[in-house]
Amino acid sequence: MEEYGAFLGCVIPNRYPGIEASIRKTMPALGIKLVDVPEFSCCPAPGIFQSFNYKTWITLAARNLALAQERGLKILTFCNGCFGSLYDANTALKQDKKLLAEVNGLLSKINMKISGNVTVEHIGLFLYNKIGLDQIKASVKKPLGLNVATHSGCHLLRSEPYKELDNNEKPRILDDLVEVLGCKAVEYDSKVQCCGAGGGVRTALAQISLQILHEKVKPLNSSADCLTDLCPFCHLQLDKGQIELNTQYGLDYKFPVLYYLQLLGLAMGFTPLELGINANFTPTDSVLKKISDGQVIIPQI
Ligand code: 9S8
Ligand code: 9S8
Ligand code: COM
Repeated sequence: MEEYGAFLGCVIPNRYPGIEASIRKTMPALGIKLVDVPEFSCCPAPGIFQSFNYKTWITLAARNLALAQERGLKILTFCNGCFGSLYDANTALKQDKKLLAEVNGLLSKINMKISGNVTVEHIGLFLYNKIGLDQIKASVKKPLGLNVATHSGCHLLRSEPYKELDNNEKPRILDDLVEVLGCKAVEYDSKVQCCGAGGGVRTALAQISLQILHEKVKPLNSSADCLTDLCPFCHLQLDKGQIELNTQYGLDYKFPVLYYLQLLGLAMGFTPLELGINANFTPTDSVLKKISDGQVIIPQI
């Protein structure tokens, strides 16, 4: 089995144990052994740390890269933001020897060193480019037959300067990943729009963040059974944010949101409880009912 250092970031372990459950079920089923590195810290979040202080951002990211390098591990991230920080910091350090020396000077205070040669993967791109659609299709025991709206997120669509990831006007990667599970990826007007959480907006400007979310979820209609994402920060906003919109503005949003690996896990035959689907905030009964041919599988705790 190929070994990867699992970089879970902050949101998954603290807010979405269900996403972590889906990672720990689906990755070994695809032949990937995940190694936990308890010393990993926040990546740190690109939209916040990098915007405020570049040196602090790159040094903290370099410490995480160095932890993987010491153990001879490649890093697999499960969040757009974590991938953005670690990939960009790694590339900057590889390209700029002066910066590398400066960061290593700071890391030497804690007896660490970085070479800028760590492989950093994002779960979506990794599934698409390394595992491949054929192997994912082969792991499907139960085609899901759902209509799914995809949300790729900004750090997968607009992540200059170092990488071009997906077509930012017409993203396909997540759509293709959804379709090999026997689902149909449905279009919606706000598909490439930000969820409204990133860059510190959710924390610093809560009302504006909810307004952006409202614009994001308004065009979703009954043509889709659920929404899926590949970023736990987007997930927090799209999932828990709907409940916040309801309580604060008297709205009635209840659109099911599943992290992509939760959909993959269902298609692999894992139960909703094994995939922590009950730990999402939006109700998922309608989705579970549709994939189980009308029988509701209520997760038992
Ligand atoms: S770590 Fe701290 S805040 Fe977060 S989840 Fe993803 S981005 Fe990296
Ligand atoms: S959180 Fe995840 S990637 Fe971002 S900035 Fe705009 S969209 Fe949601
Ligand atoms: C979003 C990360 S995934 S950040 O808020 O832009 O740093």
